[in-house]
Amino acid sequence: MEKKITFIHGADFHLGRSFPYDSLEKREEGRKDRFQTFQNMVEDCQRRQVDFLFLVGDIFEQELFQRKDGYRILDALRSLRKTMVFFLLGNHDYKLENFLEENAPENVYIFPSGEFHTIEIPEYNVSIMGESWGRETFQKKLSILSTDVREKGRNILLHHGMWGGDSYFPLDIPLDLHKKFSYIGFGHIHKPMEILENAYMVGTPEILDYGDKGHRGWIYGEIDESLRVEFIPASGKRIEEKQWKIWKESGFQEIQEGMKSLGFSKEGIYELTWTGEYPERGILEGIQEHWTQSGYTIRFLENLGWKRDYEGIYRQYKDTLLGRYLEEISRLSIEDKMKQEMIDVGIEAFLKGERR
Ligand SMILES: [Mn+2]
Repeated sequence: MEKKITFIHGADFHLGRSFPYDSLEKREEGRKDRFQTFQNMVEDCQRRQVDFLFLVGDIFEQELFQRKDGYRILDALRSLRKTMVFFLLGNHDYKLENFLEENAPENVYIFPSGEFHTIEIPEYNVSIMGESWGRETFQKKLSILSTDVREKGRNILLHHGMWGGDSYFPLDIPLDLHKKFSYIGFGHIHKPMEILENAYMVGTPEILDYGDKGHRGWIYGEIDESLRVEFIPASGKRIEEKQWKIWKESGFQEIQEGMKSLGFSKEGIYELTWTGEYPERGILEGIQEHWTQSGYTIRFLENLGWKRDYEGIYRQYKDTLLGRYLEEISRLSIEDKMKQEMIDVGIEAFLKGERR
């Protein structure tokens, strides 16, 4: 019976970055959120007393890196009494290799860039391998050979990049070799995914943009005779999705009332989808501006049906200036989008004039 290995696998913290809030103040808060989530992961390692922590690239955002942040993170890792840390550099933090190499505490191993390295840990009967990003890595792929794999003992591979294809440091590994790994921990793509039964993309643990829906966090794993993994949701913030139905007769006031009933808070992050029909031109833009300028974080999406009954309008106004205008426009050979725009502007101007 092999000695049980326990680990936590995290990646893509992009420390230094924030969720793209509108205000500077909130962006500072978004930056702090990511450090807090990192700290929470370190505490989870402590609580579970894991043997290994795998950090699989893009832990930092190198263009936004500050040395004080680097020291802070390394201090947090130093505080782990039991846990050995394996730190692999990704395409967003490879420039920090020297800083990390010079300042890493004893329990943190930084994978060197540009060549494949294997660390053997006899007391656990395991080999942990990987290759950090460097300047040249954009043109490379990582080919695993049978000589890389230990027949005796367990193999763990860490990789920041893709598991196939031909861009972003793709991993090239024959299926029979794939099976020789107890665990393959990926970083790079921000959505957590099971790639194979022994290979996982962990995703970014704290939301970075509106695409980051669903659970976010890190992976806790155990290896003895087999592998067991558990996804640990951890993101401090999440995106709440809401919908609101509008009608073509809906006015500014009515839609505003609807918005208020949805219970937005200035602390939350929302994605609001308008469904139904297009109201009069300018109303939705006005409402978006109002909420955004009032300090709410809302992304507005439209899933609206036909703007209006164009056929009906044409029939009704056939013998008027509007009818002739529509005929002229429909004959023009211009881009559809432009044509649509001209039709809408024309109809609105005409109908508004009529109402007055
Ligand atoms: Mn990456």
